[in-house]
Amino acid sequence: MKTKQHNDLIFIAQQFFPELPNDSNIQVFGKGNINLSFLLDFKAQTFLLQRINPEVFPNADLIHQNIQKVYDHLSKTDPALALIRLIPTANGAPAWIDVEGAYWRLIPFVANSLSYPTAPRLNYAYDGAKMVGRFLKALEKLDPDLIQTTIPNFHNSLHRFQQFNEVIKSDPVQRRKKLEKEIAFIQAHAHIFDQIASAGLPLRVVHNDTKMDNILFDKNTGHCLGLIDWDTIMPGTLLSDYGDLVRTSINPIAEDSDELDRMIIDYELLQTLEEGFLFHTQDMLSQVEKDLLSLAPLWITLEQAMRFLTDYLMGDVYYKTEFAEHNLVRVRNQVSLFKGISESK
Ligand code: GN1
Ligand code: MG
Repeated sequence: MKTKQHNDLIFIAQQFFPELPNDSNIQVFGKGNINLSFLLDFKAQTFLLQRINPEVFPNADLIHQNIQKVYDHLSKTDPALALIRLIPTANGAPAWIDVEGAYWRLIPFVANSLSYPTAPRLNYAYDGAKMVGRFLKALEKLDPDLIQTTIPNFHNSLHRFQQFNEVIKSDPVQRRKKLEKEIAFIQAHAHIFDQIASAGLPLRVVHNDTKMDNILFDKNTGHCLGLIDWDTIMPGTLLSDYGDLVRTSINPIAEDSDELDRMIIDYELLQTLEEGFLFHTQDMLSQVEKDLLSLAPLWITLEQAMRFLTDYLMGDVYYKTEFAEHNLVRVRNQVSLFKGISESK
């Protein structure tokens, strides 16, 4: 017998494919921190059915408009990268809204693809970095005014730093006391946030979530296929994409692992990532972007540590957590990563 959850998911998928059989195969997929994803088999193809987290993305309509614009743009500039195609509902809408107000969307799953939480080999790191650059290059001429800001201040670290300091003051779940060390670490390095904010970086359409597991590879050939998870594509700085790429691919352990003694940074990999990234972006970078490129991984790692710590101080309201100290483990992991990357300088 099929479970209630199975039946509910099939009901949702039938809003897109009314002829989908009730006993179709659908299963949980992936490890995203925000949305839920399910793999669906239908007519010899595989699709991804996704529930958009309404707390994080209250403007799902705007996200889908952005995704559509990026899809149309990439279809012209670099069609192989146009991987996220929204399949409309039977009524022609880009998504289906459930009784709780959550948006569900359906996209084709890229056949034979897989992703890695961290770069398993040097050539994957190079190819992944090259792909992030290629993606940004393909979006270079897309006017940022045409793309909506769906999460304001997403990589505005000064704004996040202000929120962080407010949470420290109000300490809503009384966790501050045991976190003095981590809090002090972030405060001591917050000048990086000022440096980025005052640099006058050019505004571009960027991905904003270029963690390694958003880079797809062909599982048979190993070729890098493109970037997925376009929910946070917004106007911003290209440095955050480079920073997040390095943050995730240089970390030899998962971002929520506490095995910090295994976090040995491979400095050769840093060089490889930079070369890969510059392959397509060299000519489009402005002087200030070039000057700050090597600071970007530190910036984004510190910002990520602060984001996890803010969430922990707030009582785990943003990121999915699987155990009580999950966010704290993530904080310590990112702080240790920050230290590791700094030592390369
Ligand atoms: C979230 O959901 P996911 O895994 O794509 C977060 C990113 C963080 C990342 C850390 C909308 O991304 O900004 O860098 O977790 N997405 C949002 O793993 O906040
Ligand atoms: Mg994401």
